[in-house]
Amino acid sequence: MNAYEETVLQNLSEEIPADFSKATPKEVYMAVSKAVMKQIFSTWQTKSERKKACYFSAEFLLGRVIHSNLLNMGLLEETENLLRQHKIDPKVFEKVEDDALGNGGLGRLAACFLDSGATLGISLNGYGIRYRYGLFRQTFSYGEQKEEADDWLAFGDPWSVRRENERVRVDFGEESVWAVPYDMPVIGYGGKTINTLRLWQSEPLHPFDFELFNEQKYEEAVAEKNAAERISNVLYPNDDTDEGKSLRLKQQYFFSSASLQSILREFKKSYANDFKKLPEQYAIQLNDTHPVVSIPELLRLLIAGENLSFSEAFSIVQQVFSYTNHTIMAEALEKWDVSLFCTVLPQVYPYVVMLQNRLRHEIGSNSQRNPDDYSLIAGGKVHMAKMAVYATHSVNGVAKIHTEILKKKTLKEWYDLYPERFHNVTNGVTQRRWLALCNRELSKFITNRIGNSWITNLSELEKLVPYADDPDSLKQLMQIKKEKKNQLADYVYRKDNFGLNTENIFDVQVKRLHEYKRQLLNAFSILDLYYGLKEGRIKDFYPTTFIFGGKAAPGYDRAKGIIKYINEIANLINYDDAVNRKMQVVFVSNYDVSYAEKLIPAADFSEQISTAGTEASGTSNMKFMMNGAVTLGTYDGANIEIVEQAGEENNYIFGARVEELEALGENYHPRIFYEREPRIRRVMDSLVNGTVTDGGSGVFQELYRSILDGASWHRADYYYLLLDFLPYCETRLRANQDYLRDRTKFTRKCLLNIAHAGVFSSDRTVSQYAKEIWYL
Ligand code: 26Q
Repeated sequence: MNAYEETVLQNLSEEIPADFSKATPKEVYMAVSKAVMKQIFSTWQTKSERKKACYFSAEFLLGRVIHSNLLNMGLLEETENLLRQHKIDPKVFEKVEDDALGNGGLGRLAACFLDSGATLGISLNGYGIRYRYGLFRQTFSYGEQKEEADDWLAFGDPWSVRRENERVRVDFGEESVWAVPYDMPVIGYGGKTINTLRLWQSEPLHPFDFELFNEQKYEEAVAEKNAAERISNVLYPNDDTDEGKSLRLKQQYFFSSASLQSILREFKKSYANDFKKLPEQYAIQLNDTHPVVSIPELLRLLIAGENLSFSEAFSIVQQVFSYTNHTIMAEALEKWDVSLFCTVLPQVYPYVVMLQNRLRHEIGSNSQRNPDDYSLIAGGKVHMAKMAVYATHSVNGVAKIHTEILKKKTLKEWYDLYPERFHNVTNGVTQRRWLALCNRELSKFITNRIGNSWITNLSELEKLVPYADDPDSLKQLMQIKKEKKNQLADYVYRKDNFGLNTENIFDVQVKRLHEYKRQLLNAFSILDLYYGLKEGRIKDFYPTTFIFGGKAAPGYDRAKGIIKYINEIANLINYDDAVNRKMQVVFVSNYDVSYAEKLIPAADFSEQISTAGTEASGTSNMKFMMNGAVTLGTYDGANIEIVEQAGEENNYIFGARVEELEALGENYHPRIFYEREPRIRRVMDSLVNGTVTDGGSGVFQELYRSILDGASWHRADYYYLLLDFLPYCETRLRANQDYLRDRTKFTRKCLLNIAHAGVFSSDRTVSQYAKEIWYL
């Protein structure tokens, strides 16, 4: 037995002296995690001398880290064997809460990047907020979403180290708090590089006021504590916008300022006050606009704190920062009311004004530009995206089409001014979590054929291409998919008490609920299929299980209405004995990283059906591809690059392209589609004619109206559901027929998708950032 195993057993015996098989999941989890922490201790201490990249993000959606840490340390199988020897089920960790300090794609991307950075041996460290409560837990009551607090600390936090002596003070208008760092190791594959994710927790300067307490003012005695703790208390569950809330701005400033102060403190240890060297030592990536307040804050720290001139400080800021945009929709770009900004951050606002003045000056001396097009402060608001473009050296989009839209539309004026700043860096995902860990069966299949170097070099998957014509390989691939369906079915039965028919095709759409992602289009098409099967219009059909998962922001009524609608449709279909051997529909509850790890490997069809031009990239599309699902999707986000790689003939792409939608302009009249096409009318009418019920809330009526009449803030059918409806139904049916008629031929498509997934590794993405943006 080696030292690691001894430590695990030693830790266990401290928790439970006698019979290890009686240990609770939490006890086993603690014992193993602490043993790994001990194992990595000395490697983690060694500080890199090279230039460091810092990833500033309001969200890090890590999911469960125990498996990935064990895998990357090369301890996964060893640990599982050890547990088995002591009659402990190696699956115990599945009972341990996973953390959810993120909403969706943007937060999960940050987590994939950290894994890749450490694996590549780059010094890439994350900086964010240690929310006390992460994204809410979702349950359904009569088909409606209910939210509960996510108490991710219930199982303890063995992976974090509180660094009390590295705390920093953060000042707001009239209040000040401590920012206390909790550091988590980020273990690269092979365990050679261990980076850090530093999450800040807010705490009061004075936890308790005894004088007030003695005066029996109990509330006031803890008022400061409560106010301070509010700042890092909860992750905002919106993943687009909301009216500028002062607490949200406080959160953003809190972690931005704390991270910058800690970076400067570290820098000064080696370079004293030689701040010109800062850009040689640090690159800071701003993950969307959420940390963009870092820009005026670094100016302030350098000018007011270190006596640099504005122009010296500006030059440093511009070299240090770069900005990633994750959203196209202009209305989703963060803006703060000047009055709110000044109230919350009075000491920072003057630096925004200085930036604005510098910009004015620059534009003023350029006769070809209209100063009105370039204003960081306009209409009484501070525009964070504009500030980010102006004061950084790099702006990037997250897929080719997205970057093009940024250049041509969203940030057009800025692209005209600074074309050299714009880059595209298409997203990627880590194959360690999204293949090696979540699909061990497929991993083995791959390794048996091409060796295991794909784990750190995903382009190796190309070598699978010849197996597309090997019947035996295709047969095995089918068996693996079946096995993953069985595993998923067990899981869904345990979590949601619903029985999946694993003989069926699994057609999966999992992602945050959004009108632009068009879960409602999927539901409409399922209902149309149902009528088609019931009435005999559709004859040849391979039985299909339609799976949905995803959370709606608690204040987003339409998104919640769509969940309710899907659940109602599911009831209608699942209880109809005339069709329920041909189709079933389920909306799984509380979709999160762990659920994704079960769902994605079991999918045959990956639903990626956003309106063209709306989904910046998508990343689950890449995870599905890697796991051998074919994409049923639109010409949007990274779908375009997926079919570029794997071939359009191996996927199912449909619907209007961005250019077509643009050309259509004001001439789109969804009512005409509604009136002319009975199938469209029928699914639309299901919202209002009693086919299904919203329980009296009126939300179905609202959805119906929003499509046919629009609303004060948008025109009718803003996301073109009715335009794409028939092409979608047709394509979906064609895909089904392909599966039905020739399984081998279909599986060949799956294999070719896997074989061409190489570029969608976040290893490629992070290497590109390192080279083209961070100059590491
Ligand atoms: C903004 C203001 C106020 C409150 C919340 C927010 C907020 C929070 C989260 C705005 C946006 C987000 C998250 C956005 C997000 O996840 N975007 C996704 O990013 C992925 C990674 O690049 C892309 O693949 C997806 O296409 C994109 O939707």
